[in-house]
Amino acid sequence: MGDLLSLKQSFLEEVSAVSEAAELQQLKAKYTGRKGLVTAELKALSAVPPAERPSFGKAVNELKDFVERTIEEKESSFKDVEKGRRLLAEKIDITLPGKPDIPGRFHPLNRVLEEIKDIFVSMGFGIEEGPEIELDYYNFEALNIPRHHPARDMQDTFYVSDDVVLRTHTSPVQVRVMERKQPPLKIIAPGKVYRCDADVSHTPMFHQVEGLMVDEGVSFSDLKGVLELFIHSFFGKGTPVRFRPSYFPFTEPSAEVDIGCIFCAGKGCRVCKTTGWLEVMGCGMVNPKVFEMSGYASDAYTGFAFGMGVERLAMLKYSIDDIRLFYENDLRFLRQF
Ligand code: 2NM
Repeated sequence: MGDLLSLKQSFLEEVSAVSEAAELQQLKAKYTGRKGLVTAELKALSAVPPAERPSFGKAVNELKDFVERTIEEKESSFKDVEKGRRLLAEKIDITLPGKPDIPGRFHPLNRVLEEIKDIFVSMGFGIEEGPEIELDYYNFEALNIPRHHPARDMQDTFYVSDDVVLRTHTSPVQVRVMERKQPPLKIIAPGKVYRCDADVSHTPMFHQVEGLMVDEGVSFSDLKGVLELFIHSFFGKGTPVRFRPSYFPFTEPSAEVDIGCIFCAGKGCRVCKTTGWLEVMGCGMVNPKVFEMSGYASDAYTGFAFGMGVERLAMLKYSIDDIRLFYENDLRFLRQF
């Protein structure tokens, strides 16, 4: 019995000196493991005189329970300390100001492009797209612009190879649609186009929206009605509009569309070069040769077509004097829209 008392004493001394979980495991093995000190006492029970066995056995078992309970308690207090340390390390200061979530926004060109598309969709036009790398045939030949035609010099073309170009307008989209579908047709073709040109009002890539309407009996009056409605939706109801004779190989007759200068109200200024008018798009009645080449019966159908530059319209609408601002991605510029 004296042995058990001193065993308990030495256990208490050792356990109070333990400072980490690993040592606790060693201590557990030392006292109650298979070759442990308390276990040895249990094994020695048979050597105890029979009269003392029950009380000695009880005392050994109590010591074993005590050792195990004490170690468990100490273990769980280590775990609590560790948890407290972790919570402290993970603590966040909820009084710090939050990081603001700055919402994104549409690029001004995409806003204008969407607005243009919405206006034509509301008039019943469908939207068509096509390749930006285009065959010379669709970009020029099928539009009545043969090789060595002076109109090719008007549009400084990026050539990919002898018969492949970066499209210089979106008209080839419309030629492709005419090959696929018979009239009636009422479509717009928005998208990127490429011309080898660069200054305050030209970038090598820019955006166009072209339109095409074909049916029996489509007239120049229909063309004027559609484009006037578009201009009044886009620039405002009272905007003056005029059609000025012009030339395109793919339309006959052709016209430029001008609006009364929105900067000087038509009085004449630097922007309109004192004319009081600003050119906003080109248009005309589709040349019968273009119909013939895409397989339309030119004696049965007439149609009008038009084309506009999205950058130019956006510059006029928002008084932007340098086209390159659209592509510099300066947030001070972009956040104004
Ligand atoms: C313009 C001006 C005039 C045009 C013509 C065609 C097609 F494919 F029908 F022949 N698409 N777009 C056209 C006509 C484009 O842009 C200034």
